[in-house]
Parts: sequence; C-alpha cells; structure tokens
Amino acid sequence: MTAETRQPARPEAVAGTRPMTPVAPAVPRTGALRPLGVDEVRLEGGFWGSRQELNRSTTIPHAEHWVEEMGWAPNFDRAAAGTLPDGRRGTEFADSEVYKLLEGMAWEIGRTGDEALDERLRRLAARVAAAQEDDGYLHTAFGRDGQPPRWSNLEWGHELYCVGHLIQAGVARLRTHGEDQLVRVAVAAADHVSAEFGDPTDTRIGGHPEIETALAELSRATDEPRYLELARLFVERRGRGYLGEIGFGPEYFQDDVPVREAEVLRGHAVRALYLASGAVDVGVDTGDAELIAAVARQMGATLARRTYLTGAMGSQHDGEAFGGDFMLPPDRAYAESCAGIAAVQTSHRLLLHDADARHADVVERTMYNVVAAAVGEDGASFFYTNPLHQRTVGRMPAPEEVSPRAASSVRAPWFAVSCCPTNLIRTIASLGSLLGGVGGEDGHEVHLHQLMPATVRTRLDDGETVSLQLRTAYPDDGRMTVTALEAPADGAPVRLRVPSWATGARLVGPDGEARAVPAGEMTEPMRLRAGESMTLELPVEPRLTRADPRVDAVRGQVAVEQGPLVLALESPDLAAAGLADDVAAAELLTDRAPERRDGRIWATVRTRPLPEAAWPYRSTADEDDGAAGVGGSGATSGEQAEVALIPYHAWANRGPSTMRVWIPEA
Ligand code: FUB
Ligand code: ZN
Repeated sequence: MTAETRQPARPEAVAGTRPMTPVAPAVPRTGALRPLGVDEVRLEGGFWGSRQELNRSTTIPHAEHWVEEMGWAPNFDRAAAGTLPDGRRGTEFADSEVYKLLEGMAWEIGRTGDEALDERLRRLAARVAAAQEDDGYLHTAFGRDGQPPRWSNLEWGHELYCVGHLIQAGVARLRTHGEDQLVRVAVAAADHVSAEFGDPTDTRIGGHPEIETALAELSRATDEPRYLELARLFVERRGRGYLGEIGFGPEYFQDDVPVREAEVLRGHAVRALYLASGAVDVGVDTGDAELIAAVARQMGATLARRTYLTGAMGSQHDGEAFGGDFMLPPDRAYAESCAGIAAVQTSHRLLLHDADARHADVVERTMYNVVAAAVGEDGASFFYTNPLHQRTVGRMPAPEEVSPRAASSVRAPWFAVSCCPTNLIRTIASLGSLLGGVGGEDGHEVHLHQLMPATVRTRLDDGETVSLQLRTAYPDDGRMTVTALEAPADGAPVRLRVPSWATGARLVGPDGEARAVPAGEMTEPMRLRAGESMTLELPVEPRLTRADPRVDAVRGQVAVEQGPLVLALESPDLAAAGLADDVAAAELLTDRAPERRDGRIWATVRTRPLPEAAWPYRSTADEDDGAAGVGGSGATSGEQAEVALIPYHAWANRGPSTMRVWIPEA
C-alpha cells in the first residue's frame, strides 16, 4: 500500500466543524482540544514506543491465532456458509473480539503502513463481510433457524454491543485508509440498527453500552447526523427501567438512574464507563452541557471514592462491578483491564472537552498501572483482573491453555471470555493520540499531556505546521526536552502537563531560565521558535503514599510510587534479599525513605515469622506483653533488609509469585 492510497475516502465528508480531522479514535466536533492523530505522532522507543512495537510484532499475530483457534473468526465462515448454528463457538459477544482485533490492526496500519498486516486485515474483513445479511444485520449468534430471534435478548444478547465494536473498527479503517469493504460493512450495520431502533418512541436499549460512543464517532467520521441522534436516544433511554429484570438488578447495566441524574458510576464497570464515554460524545456534539457535566460529576465522585491507586476501577468480582464508596480491597480487586481502558476513553474525552490537565493524570496513571500491567513482557500473555495484592502463588498455564477467566498470579495466553486482550491491542496501537492535542486559545496551542520520546508533526488551526521533537527517558527520568523543528515565525505556543503528584516541578524555557510550575495544571503557553527548546523537570524520586482512612482495607499500610508508577513488592525480590519470600510477612520501615540506586528503588522491609495458629486472633493484652501479632515474636523482632521494589506493571513476569502494593507499615 502506498502513501497515496492511504487517504480518507471522503475527506470532505469527515471535516465536521474542525479545520482538520485527526486520524484518531475520538474526534469530537467541538471542544477545547482536538487530539493528535496517530499519523501525527511517531513514538521513538521509550516505554510506550517499545510497547507499541511489541503489540505490532507479537500481540496482534497472537490474537489472530487465537480468534481462529477459539473458532470466533470461523463463526463468520459458518454464517456465510449457512451452516449455523451448528458449530458456533464462544460467547454471544465473541464476534466483538474479531472486530476489536480488526480495529487494532487498522490503527496499526494507519501508524506504520504495514502492507502485510493490511493484507491480513482485508482477508479477515472479507470473512466478516460474507456473513452480513442483505439488510445489514450482522451477528453470528442470533436470527437463524435454531438460534434465538434477532433482538430477542437485549439484556444479555450483546447484539448492539457487537455492532458498536464493528462500527469502531470501521471508523478506524475509514480514518486510516478510506472507504473499503470493512467500512461499508460497518456503515450497513449502523444503518440497519438505525432503521430498527431509530424511532423516537422506541424504548429499547442494549444491556451492554458501547453502541453509543461508536455511533457518535461514526457520525463524526461520515458527517451523518442520524447516527448521532440514535446515540443520543440510546443515552437518554437508559436509566428508566426499560431493560428486563435481571438478578444483578438494573444498576448492573446502568438502567437504574438516567445518565444526566446519576451521581457516581456504578454497576458493571466496563458498561458504566463505555456509557460515560458515549454520553460525553453525545453531550459534546449536541452542545448538551448538562450531560457533559453529569459525566464529569460521576467521574469525579468515582475517582474520589471508587478507584484504586493504580487507576483501576471495579472492586467486585460479583457482577464485575464497582463496589460502594471506599470499598477497595486490594486482594479482591476485580479491576478488569477493559475497565481501565474504558476509564482512559472517558477521561480522554473529558480532556478534549475542557483541556483540564487532571483528566490526563487519570489517563497516565491508568495507562502505566493497568494497561501496561495487563500485557506481559512477552506480549502474549494477559491479565483480565488486576488485583493489587496476590496472596497465593499460582501455576504457569500451558502455552495453549485457555484460562477460564479472571484472577491468577500469572498472565494467561488467552481467555474463554477474551474481551481484554483485543481491547489492549486497539488501545496500544492508537495510543499516540493520547500524547496531546491542539487547541487552547484560538486553536493555536499545542498541549502535550504525556511524556514520551516522539516526533510530533501537526498543524495549528490557521494551517501553520508545527513539528516538535520530544526527548525523554520518562518515567525513569523526570526530564523531557521539547525542541521545535518547525514552527511559525513568532514561535509555536506549547503547554506541558505537570502531573498532580509532581510538586516541585520546574520548566526551563528557551531563555535558559528555570521557573517553578504548579502540579496538576498545564504550564503557561511558551513560544518555541524553530531550533528552540524547553525542558520540563519532574521529580520522580520515590514517594510514600497513604490512603484515605475510609479505605479500610489498606489502613495502616503504605504504598510507594515513583512518578506515574505504582510500585509493588514481589516475592522473588524478598527471597533475593534473604527474607521470607511470602509478602504477607513483610512490613515497610517508613522512617527510611525508599531510595533510587542503580536504576532500582530500594526500601527497607522487615519480615516476621507467621506460624500457623488454631485461631487467627489474640487478645490485645497479650500484645501488650510484648508478643506482637499471631506469631508472637515481639514488636521489634524479625529479619530486616533492603528490598528492590518493582513497577506494579512488571509483576508476574518472572513466573508465579505473590505480590502486594500496599505494605503494612512497621
Ligand atoms: O460483556 C462483554 C465483556 O465481557 C464485558 O465488558 C466484560 O466485563 C466481560 O464480561
Ligand atoms: Zn475485558
């Protein structure tokens, strides 16, 4: 494929109100910022550049293998051959994994122009296309003889959810390549859904939100208002009890309270966050400030009371759901990888709307500590859940072993419910778009939200080209130097995000002068002429973190963070320090600050023997006698040593282990 053929098919139709349409997953019509396109950002190594390369070289082919192995891609062949329902495999939403894989492939092709991958995408898309029915309906689990009728199980059927993911794949292909078979399939499916559900008096919605954000994006990408209107209807219908009763109750699929009235995110975490993303899209594109404010309020409350230190959301395995306020047990955390991805999506949309740096903090925290943790360093194993405390040592799965689902102390090659790996693929392939945006005052500022070694080449709204080189070893090092390679004669105004943890940050301008910059805000715009540089200096020394006392599950415990990274204590490092290799036995000595040496973070830890007892409780009077804890070995006894902490995202890369983020304070 040549550069010439990689043009949007209908550039005149995708313009919206923006002077330029970025090649990105979310491109709101209005708002403080437009995102950078994946074609405007070239990551050059570093943490995320190497992750993106691993995604290309390993994770995408791995998923291509598994959707065949699991029968999920062949389901489309069976549909086309007319042999279904015989032999259909997977859950009712198995189609969506093929769509998310296609979306990830499309972003990857858009980024690199990989011709071999393009050929594979076309072949897979052709198999999907062959399964589409004449009226645009597309789902392999419904509507045929021997299958439930179409739209007969809106609560659990996932038909609208699957169409949503198909649409997002189509939008990715349209923006990175132009109209082709995949785009036509997605548009035909959207048209079918629009004809089926678009009557304003209809009250039907799907049990799993996703179609809302997809339709809004398709409307942006095609300039077709009908899709946005249907997205709006789906958002407005929810919360009115229109879905049937289920065991988890209406809160599970956010059908308990209308979106604009809710105070906090609740129920199934991925559902809640996909809905929130769709509601922001609808609010932004219809000028509905009340709706946007409602989501911002819910997200704020959720961050304040229902979010793990890692940014993970959803503390209940039961219903894969948010728990109550401050119910954040580290060991029982569900913290699904998809919920992290969805939180990134919602925060990114809010950021584009109001340019508030705090949304980018959420993106960064969640990317480093959920998204990065969910993929192994081999690029071919995954976490579905992301607990902050692993109590037991699991076992390695066999290379071709499918994990039944969630929790384990090692990453699995694939899952029977495998929403997370394909979600990770599309997120990592398109993450260049999270790096920053263009807008601010008069559309002439470049906002850089994430620190990554990269070259960014974009246009300001007046058509002026700006090219910036970003050099950093972040997060190991807190400095990032931004050099203008191309800029307007009077310079390009550039603003950098100072993370909320970065108290004491400094910005050294092109004049060489260093100034203090407040944490949690964008820096004031600073003009860079071609050849000029500025350097942001963030303090990335390790710091101790305590939780609000209402997070009872981690009372009396501390965590260590370094820059955007949450750190963890993992059993192999205790053993290497000559201590008992069970993290349950460890206590952190906080009067000695963790320090960085030789590229690692060292903390002093004490471990005490924890013998089995018939009853795990004892009188406090016994403790007053000097026998601490059940082991009764004395308050100050125990082995003590310096132990290396690792980034949480890196745990379980050395085989099965135990691990904890929150460590009891000695
Ligand atoms: O229902 C589709 C996906 O499967 C959800 O988003 C995940 O939580 C998993 O249950
Ligand atoms: Zn998932």
